[in-house]
Amino acid sequence: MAIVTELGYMGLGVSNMTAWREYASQVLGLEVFDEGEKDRFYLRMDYQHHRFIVHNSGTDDLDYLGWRVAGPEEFDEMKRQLEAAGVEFLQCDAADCEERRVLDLIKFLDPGGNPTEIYHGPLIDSHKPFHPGRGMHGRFVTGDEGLGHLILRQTDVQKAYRFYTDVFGMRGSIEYHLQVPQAGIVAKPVFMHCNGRDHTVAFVGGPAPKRINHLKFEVDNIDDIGMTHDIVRDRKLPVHLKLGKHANDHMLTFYHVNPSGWLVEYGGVGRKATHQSEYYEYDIWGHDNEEPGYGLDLRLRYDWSKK
Ligand code: MBD
Ligand code: FE
Repeated sequence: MAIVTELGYMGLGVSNMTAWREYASQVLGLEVFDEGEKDRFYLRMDYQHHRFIVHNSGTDDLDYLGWRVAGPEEFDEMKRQLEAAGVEFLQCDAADCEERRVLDLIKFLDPGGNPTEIYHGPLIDSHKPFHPGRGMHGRFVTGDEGLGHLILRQTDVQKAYRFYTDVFGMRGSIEYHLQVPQAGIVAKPVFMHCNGRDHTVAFVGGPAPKRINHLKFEVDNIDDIGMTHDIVRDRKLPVHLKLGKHANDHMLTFYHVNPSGWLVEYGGVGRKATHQSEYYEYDIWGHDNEEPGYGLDLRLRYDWSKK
């Protein structure tokens, strides 16, 4: 069975290109560049040509996800796995591959209707060191763990779990039983991994206004987390979840709102995937809700005043 090896790139649709350029470089520290195309620019975080294509599409949402497989054999095997699952895909031509800077490419929709691409052979600009948009103490954690993680909208979480397990070869399970105070229900989010990153995609279920709830950027230095938090606070960007440490990946993170109105989770210095299932009722500490209404109005923190 072929498996996806990493979430390698992402297409983001935005309405305010100027705001995004400034935000990506000055708040997140990403390298912003363009190649003369009027309708897009690129974001870089390591040696790969780009990790994000930012399109002037006006969606203010995720436009597509790019999942990597190891090579040509795995690419063909993945096509057979999609056929066996009854998923129709488009085999892209040379121009489409060139547009994504990959050797081969297919496009289809995942069970939640999210535009999804499988590729092998990304362009690596080994001659061009990553140059952050502003000073950084350390580096983004990518490599064979891909660009980070996201919470992706799904109408049927169980169906999505089966697809990402049976077709993509990912592994995972429910990782939390969480109180949702407003709704009086228990949320049971599912977290999936395909490499050493604790999770690359998670599904929460329930109605959501956008395909993406949040995108996680991982850094390897605690001072980058603190400095980025200072920058976000100085700019008075809305913070949805305050600083805290997750129970599953042990990462110190916080969640703020980007110029498209969805969340970025910034943090790191946690642990790798354990490759065994366990679940939690609370985070280690923190992650209190601050600005409500961005989709994670959950009770993640234990209440120490409780008897
Ligand atoms: C995460 O990265 C996350 O976004 C949530 C809600 C819980 C655990 C880890
Ligand atoms: Fe997250």
